[in-house]
Amino acid sequence: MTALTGTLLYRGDPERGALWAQCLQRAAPQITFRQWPQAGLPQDVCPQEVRWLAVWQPPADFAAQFPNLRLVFSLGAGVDHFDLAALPAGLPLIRMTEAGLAAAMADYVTLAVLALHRDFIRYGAQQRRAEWQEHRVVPAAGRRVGIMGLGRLGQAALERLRPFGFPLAGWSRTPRALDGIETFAGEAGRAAFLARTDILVCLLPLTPETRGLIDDRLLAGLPRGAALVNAGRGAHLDQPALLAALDAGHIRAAVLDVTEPEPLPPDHPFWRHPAVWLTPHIATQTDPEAAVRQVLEAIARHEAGLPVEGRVDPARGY
Ligand code: NDP
Ligand code: OXD
Repeated sequence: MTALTGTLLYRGDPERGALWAQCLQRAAPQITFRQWPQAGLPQDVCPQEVRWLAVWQPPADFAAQFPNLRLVFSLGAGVDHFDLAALPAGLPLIRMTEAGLAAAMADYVTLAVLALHRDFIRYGAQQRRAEWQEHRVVPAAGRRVGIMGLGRLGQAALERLRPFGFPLAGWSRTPRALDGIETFAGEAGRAAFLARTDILVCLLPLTPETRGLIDDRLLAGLPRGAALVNAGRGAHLDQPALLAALDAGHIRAAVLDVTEPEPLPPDHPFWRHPAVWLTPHIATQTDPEAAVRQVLEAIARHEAGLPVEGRVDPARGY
């Protein structure tokens, strides 16, 4: 795919790094792959030869450390762990956008929405109390689902939910038109979006505008008895606000894949709350083989002077 030589330095989960190494060796053996250990650089890495960096947690000074960097890759779809203001102008940051990420997120959101729709969290809590108690089945047409974030993941989740018959809506920063889906945008559209949403799903990027967005005001804007799925970032959620809304019965249940911090401390009330389902940031994951394909495609396109898929706009923050 690319005849370019140079070093790709990887800093992330070492087991997944080993898979990256195998995939890259098969697809582009002329690129040298090195894993960055926790402390220091591997002995055989010459900083001048590092052309591509693929990282989850970037060190603060990476641009100075590797003067010949051509592209930086986030190992995830989100880039909130980068200091975007410190990125040198002209050094593109590319996030993961391989198709498998959106497909697995659509699975997760569908599972969470169906579990909330059919009261599985409540029945789970009842089972732990040996309590046999039925609740009214609401038809899908009577359960309005709303997704905050109409990007790759939000749109994939909406598509997957379509056949179930839920009235579907989405909210984004700029207006979007999606066939058969009611769309809302910006501050001006938020209250109406929330007021028509019985199951709210957050698939937003974390930016200064979205940090702490799911607060008491937002939750109060949902109908009584609404439910929440957060698979965006833990810092979207004001945790005390959710606990208060759950305890008041305004929110009946929540499915949380992301928390702040990750993991939560052992005594955090979410762990044992009967109306909360927690998963450890596994809603979706980048597949190493597909990630390496995306990286090689990005390298080839960038070298050819073409636009690169997944390029982050530092001014927008995602
Ligand atoms: P995209 O960049 O494709 O889409 C982001 C969407 O959010 C866009 O529709 C955008 O609006 C909207 N948005 C951004 N800022 C605002 C705002 N201030 N108000 C309203 N809408 C806003 O991102 P992805 O769909 O690929 O990913 C979304 C997020 O999902 C990631 O950033 C990450 O935080 C999270 N994630 C979680 C994972 C997990 O396993 N739990 C895994 C992967 C990602 P517009 O359309 O106008 O640009
Ligand atoms: C993320 C990811 O950004 O896992 O959360 O891709």
